[in-house]
Amino acid sequence: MTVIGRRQVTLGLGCGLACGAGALAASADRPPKRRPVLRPKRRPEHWAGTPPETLPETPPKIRPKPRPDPGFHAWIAGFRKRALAEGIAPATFDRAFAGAEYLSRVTVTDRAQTAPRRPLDAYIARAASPDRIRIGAAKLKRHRRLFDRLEARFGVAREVLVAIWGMESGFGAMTGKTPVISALATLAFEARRAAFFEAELVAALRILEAGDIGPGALRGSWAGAMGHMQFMPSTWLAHAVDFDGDGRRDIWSAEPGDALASAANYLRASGWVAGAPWGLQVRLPGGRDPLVTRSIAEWRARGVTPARGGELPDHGAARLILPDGAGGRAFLLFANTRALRAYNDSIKYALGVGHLSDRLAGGKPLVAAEAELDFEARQALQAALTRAGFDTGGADGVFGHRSTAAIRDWEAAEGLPVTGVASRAALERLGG
Ligand SMILES: [Ca+2]
Repeated sequence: MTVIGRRQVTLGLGCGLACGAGALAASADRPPKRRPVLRPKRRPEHWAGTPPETLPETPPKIRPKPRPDPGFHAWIAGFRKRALAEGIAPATFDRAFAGAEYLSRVTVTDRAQTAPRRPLDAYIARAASPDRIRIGAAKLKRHRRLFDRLEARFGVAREVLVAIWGMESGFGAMTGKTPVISALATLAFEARRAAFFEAELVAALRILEAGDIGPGALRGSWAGAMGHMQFMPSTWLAHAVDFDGDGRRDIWSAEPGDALASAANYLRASGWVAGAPWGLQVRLPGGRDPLVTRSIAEWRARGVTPARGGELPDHGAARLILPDGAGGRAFLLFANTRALRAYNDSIKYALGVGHLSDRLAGGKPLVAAEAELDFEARQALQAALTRAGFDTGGADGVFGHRSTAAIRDWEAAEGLPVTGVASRAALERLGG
């Protein structure tokens, strides 16, 4: 799902009659800074990491069953006044809201976002799953000439665009069929993040006023993200591009050209540096100094090397992170990771997209940190836990919620400190 900065939200709400796509687009040309984001913090788990062919079109077990809410239509009447004050034409508003309804499944999905986070290891394994790498490679081949033109115009590597495409919508297989006006109105009415969703709703009305798409076709995911690259309406206003020249910025089309170009345009506006990587996995001599930014010369002087050997490439100052904690894997992040985080402000997402793009470019899997179990050892641990009566739901080598819960339960039963960590010690104690 695409994100937008608070600054853009403010513009979208505050600039009144004179405001439009041009004014929003101009804001994107300012120097890129850290972009605070107001998007829903995480996407539904079933999107971000599952191979697209296994994905349902709508969130599982949630049927689109509108539930009349007595307050909803009163809220629409109040919002109509605010939208018209923002410069939305009455006819646009009334046409957009003609079939609008309260979508209870949207609020169910929104509330489900408080589910526990998936560990980085499992997240990356799913982000760069073999299926996703295979399908991504096929997309690169199929759209080769389109990507030639996109790279020439925007300077964003094709593998990065394809990685985001895979993460966001399963390469267009899962763009979402929820009516965007109803979804955003429901979320604005629900009031958990009312200001954010109301601003997006106004932006969606501006899209309809721009005439690139009609209200019936304005569809997206449950939280209003639309098309192959899951743009929020305000992002569309700021960055959407008519790349195929048919006069419409059509990110909803089955043809992905406009959507991919719009994402490339967004990344470029977010400070993407052509020809530079997002970052790389590194090996630390001492495993210290996390969360600092230094020049590559300084990192080299401290003995930091690429995890797979060689010398650190120099793409400017780089920030060191240890997302798994001390003793876990280490990464140096270049400026382009900041652009990825403008898209979705999650370090896991940036690492997932970055690593998937590396794999699509022929790169190797991540190297396990010394303290970690490798793939076969994780499978052995899962098998051992299951034999001991702590069901991990299979032995796929991926430690998601279920396997982590199995470790915790086993640790508790053994009277050990409860960590949920897939450790060598756990494997040895279980006799795996
Ligand atoms: Ca077009």
